[in-house]
Amino acid sequence: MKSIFSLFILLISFLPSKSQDNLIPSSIKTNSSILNDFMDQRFGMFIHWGPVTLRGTEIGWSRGVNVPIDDYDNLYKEFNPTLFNADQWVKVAKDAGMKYLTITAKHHDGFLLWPSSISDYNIMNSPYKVDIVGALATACKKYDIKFCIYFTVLDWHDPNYPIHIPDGKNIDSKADMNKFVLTMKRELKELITNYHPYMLWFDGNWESPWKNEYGIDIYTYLKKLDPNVIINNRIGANSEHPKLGPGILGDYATPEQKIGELNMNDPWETCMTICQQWAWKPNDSLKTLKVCIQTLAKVAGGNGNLLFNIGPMPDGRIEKRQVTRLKEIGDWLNLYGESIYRTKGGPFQPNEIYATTRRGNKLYVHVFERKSDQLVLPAMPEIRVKKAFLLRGANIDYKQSKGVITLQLPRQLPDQNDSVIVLELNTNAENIPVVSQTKYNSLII
Ligand code: JFZ
Repeated sequence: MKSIFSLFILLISFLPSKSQDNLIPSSIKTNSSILNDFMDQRFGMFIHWGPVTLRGTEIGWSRGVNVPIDDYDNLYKEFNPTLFNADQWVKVAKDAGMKYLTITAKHHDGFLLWPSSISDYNIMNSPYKVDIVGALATACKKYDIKFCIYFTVLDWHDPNYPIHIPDGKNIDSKADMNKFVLTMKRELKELITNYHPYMLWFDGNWESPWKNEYGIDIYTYLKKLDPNVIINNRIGANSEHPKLGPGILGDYATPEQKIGELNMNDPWETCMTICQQWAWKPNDSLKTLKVCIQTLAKVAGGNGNLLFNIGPMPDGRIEKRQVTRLKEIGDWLNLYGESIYRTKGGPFQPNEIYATTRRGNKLYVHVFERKSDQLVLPAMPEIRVKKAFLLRGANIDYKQSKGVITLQLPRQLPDQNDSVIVLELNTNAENIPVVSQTKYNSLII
């Protein structure tokens, strides 16, 4: 009897928890209260940085493509970003309204931004000799920003990893993946024990040497070191980054350079660049403030987070125009942040004209464009509006019949990027089921 009971417990522990893979026992998976807390943050800063910024080409991907391998691999000998100031970087994130920060401790070129005892190819052997990961971890603590680490599982520089150039097909038979995974685990142990990251952002899991079993091993290993650490969905062997689900390892989905789909069940985070390139590129085209704010609102409207990437310069500074753009986003959030942070997305799929977020009995309608005098929302049966007003502004006239709400828009929208209308409802807006709709049936009259 006892053994049947133990077998039952064993079986239950392998049942997938909601929206998670079925590869890790639920007893060690990141629990939903930690993930809910992560999703409440909504907006974070991604930082891609390393010696390659001396050339202004893409991190990792330009090695052996735009920059000869020998040149690339020796750039660290000239990397001396004397104007780096961790407090200033974190302050830029703080002033942008960002709540967490993720630094590329190790990208595909294999260079480590922290003093590691595992590989000599690290910042202490550059002329700069400053622990960049450590300095950022400390500054994040000071400014109450959650500190997170990007770490790739492919390393074109390490002889034990079988592929040595971007998109390389040849497998190096002298490489040894078991040794490579051991190196990774040692490096990750340094990162977890020295810097206590809130989240680990894995990457590089699409190449053939990477196997699901390595991902399972590393997830389990990390959870032993820190049961609370959050792990993204690029640790298993697959490239279904925008998805979670059976067979996909990790705590949350990571759509890249595009806004994720509305999803009330699976946590997700879009990563997107403020310019085009992940790492700094001189005169790279910068997104307009309109695109930045509407991207954030559409991501929140889809119930996701936005990890917005900047690429600091080789001297250690963040470009002035990027700092200005980030501050402008922060200024908008200072006024309208209540409609972003700690909200849920939905119940409508965001579109080019509006997105909605919700918290308690409030439904926030982010209006991007004034296509006509009225904005008509798809029908929500049983829902009644008690009051409608512009967030930080005047009341809005509205009509409602059979669940269809028609909002009378002001002659001129108060904010050219995103004007937020608050609808106070007769019920908790968070309980409204997702309203199915085709892309443009938002009934604009
Ligand atoms: C990856 C990285 O390669 C990129 O440098 C950056 O760090 C980003 C956040 O993540 O992006 C990808 C992922 C997959 C492919 C290309 C870029 N791919 O499969 O070609």
